[in-house]
Amino acid sequence: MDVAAHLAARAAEVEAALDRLLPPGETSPPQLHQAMRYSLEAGGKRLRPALVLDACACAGGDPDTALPTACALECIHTYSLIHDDLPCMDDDDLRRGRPSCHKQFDEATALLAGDALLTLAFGLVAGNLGEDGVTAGQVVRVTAEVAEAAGTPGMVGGQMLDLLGEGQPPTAELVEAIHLRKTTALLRAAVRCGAILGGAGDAEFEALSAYGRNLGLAFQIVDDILDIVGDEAALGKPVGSDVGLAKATWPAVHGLDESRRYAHALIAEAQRSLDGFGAEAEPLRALAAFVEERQS
Ligand code: GRG
Repeated sequence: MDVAAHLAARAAEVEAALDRLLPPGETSPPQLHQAMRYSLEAGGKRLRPALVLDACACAGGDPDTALPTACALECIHTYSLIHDDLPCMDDDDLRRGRPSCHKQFDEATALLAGDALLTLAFGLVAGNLGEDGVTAGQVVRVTAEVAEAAGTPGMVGGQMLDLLGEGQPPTAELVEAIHLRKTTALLRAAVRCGAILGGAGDAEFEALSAYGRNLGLAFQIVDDILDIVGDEAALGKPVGSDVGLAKATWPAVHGLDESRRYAHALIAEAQRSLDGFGAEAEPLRALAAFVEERQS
């Protein structure tokens, strides 16, 4: 399967849906809505929404019915990038190849655009009830998944650990805890939400969940590796920022070679979780391979 073409097709679906679901840029106050759209429309791989849609299809559902939730995951991811770039966090001027939100607008607008995207995301998840065949029970389960992954047990808690760990000698336990919460939680939730909306049975749900966990952890380890050996133009953001901030990263604890080996082992494990599925899991298999090989 041509994974680049597949991701591009998923991105086009998601971007069209986001354009429909977001308030128009001229809605009062325009600066806020333009900042939300500026960061969302800056591109990105759209990996989280693709995982929602592909996990839904893998579980036997119609991916179109999961589009609002797919958009919600992208809104949460984009909010985390906007806030992460603020001077009080990682202080990055460049994101997705463009000035970061607070550079293009200002800090207060960036803070509020992030808040608004997070809040909108839960509205989109609730709005998923309007889609063909989606039940209130599924929407409640998806809401709980998203809240846990984005909140203190997941991304926000992981970000706090990450900030507290800056400048400290990193340990294997700390770096794993940060990665599982800061990045893995949302990627795993994307897969689990798609599985729920696709009507996965218990065994399918567990298999997809394991896939999401291993893919998510590998994703962050590869991100750490790219921060050392990646190409700034391809990444659309500066490299070397983790080292500059003395961050707890996988290579800082385990070295580059071991990090590459472990990312490969995690992807192999993620692929094994899909063994019980047939052709319907092809996009997820291709996405797992992509996560290991990506250069951006
Ligand atoms: C501020 C609440 C809060 C959380 C921040 C996820 C996160 C926590 C910060 C993002 C910064 C960062 C570099 C995280 C590491 C991995 C990661 C999520 C990279 C960006 O994701 P991609 O590569 O980005 O999927 P695109 O632009 O392709 O969507």
